[in-house]
Amino acid sequence: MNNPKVKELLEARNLPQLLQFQDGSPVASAEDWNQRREEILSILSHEVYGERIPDPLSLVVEVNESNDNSYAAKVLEEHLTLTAGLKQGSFSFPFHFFKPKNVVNPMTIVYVAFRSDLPDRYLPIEEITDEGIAVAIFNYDDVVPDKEDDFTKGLAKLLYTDGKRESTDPGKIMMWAWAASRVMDYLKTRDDIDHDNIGVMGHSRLGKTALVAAAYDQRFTFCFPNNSGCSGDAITRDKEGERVEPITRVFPYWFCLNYSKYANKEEEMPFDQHFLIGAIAPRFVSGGAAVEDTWADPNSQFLGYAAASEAYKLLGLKGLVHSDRLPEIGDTFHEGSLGYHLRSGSHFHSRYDWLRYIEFMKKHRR
Ligand code: GTR
Repeated sequence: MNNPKVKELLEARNLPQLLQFQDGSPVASAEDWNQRREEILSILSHEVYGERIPDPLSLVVEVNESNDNSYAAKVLEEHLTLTAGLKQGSFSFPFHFFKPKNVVNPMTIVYVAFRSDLPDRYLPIEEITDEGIAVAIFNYDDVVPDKEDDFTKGLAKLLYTDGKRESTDPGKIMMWAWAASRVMDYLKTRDDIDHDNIGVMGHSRLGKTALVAAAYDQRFTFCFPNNSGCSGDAITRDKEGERVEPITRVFPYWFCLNYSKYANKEEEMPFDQHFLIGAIAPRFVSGGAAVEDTWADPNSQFLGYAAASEAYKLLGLKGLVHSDRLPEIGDTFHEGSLGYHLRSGSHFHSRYDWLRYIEFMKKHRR
């Protein structure tokens, strides 16, 4: 195929049907879609990310430090601690909130961060707030450590009280996503931000996390997975770079135990990643890819959005509006409810990416 059309590229991947129930019957209406979404979430829980962690019974947030003269006195900066009461006990983690002072009811992004640095090389706080966007940040490591520790630390320690992990028990991506929803719980209690336009964002493994958070929590109007790749926004079947075998070998604790059974058997998966993106419909998702990030595979990421578009079309929305070819550097497809951009360079959460996501959010504000 010299210049294959996107439809042909998708057909060649032989994907499971998004708009077909598991019993083979068609998904033909918005009402059907609600049911199908539930079915998809249960497949993804069972096969990939593990069961959703229940909402807490209680939530207490303490402000430890507040400064409304940050960043040249343009920004309100707060450092907080969130304590969630679960049936197994209570769990606390720190988070941070930055809000532009000169904007009434700003849109807000929940950012799942790799580090506690504020700002961070992935997180240009001043530029974000100068764009009129508020940002709530937590370090994923404060929720559960990103390493093989037999689920003995952080939130995992509380959830796995009997020390035994069953095949569909949640992996750590699901735990980080749970924490993003707790920050959302808190944001809903603030009266100085726009509750209808809250997004969730992360890079790479935390881009996967952002997708899971938005798929399971409909309060997120926007999702921005940056360079999320394998087990994120990229179609896995016939993907370049990372696939189920390496990811479940190196990072088994990100997923439920069941996922590894598809190592080198991707054609047997009763899902592909367009299910995860599609589960966010009719809400907005815009992903970023980098041309040198062949481990994530920009073309397969693009096809993830193209394939998920079917759910949006069923609902009378534009999914990904794109050129009928594989993406090129500089492409930004922001017309529909699904977005995608491809930049030059390698795996990184760059300022270029941030500006694309913020443009998308402003364009589609509800
Ligand atoms: C890699 C992993 C990718 C991606 C990346 C990251 O080692 O294979 O799936 O998540 O880490 O999070 O930076």
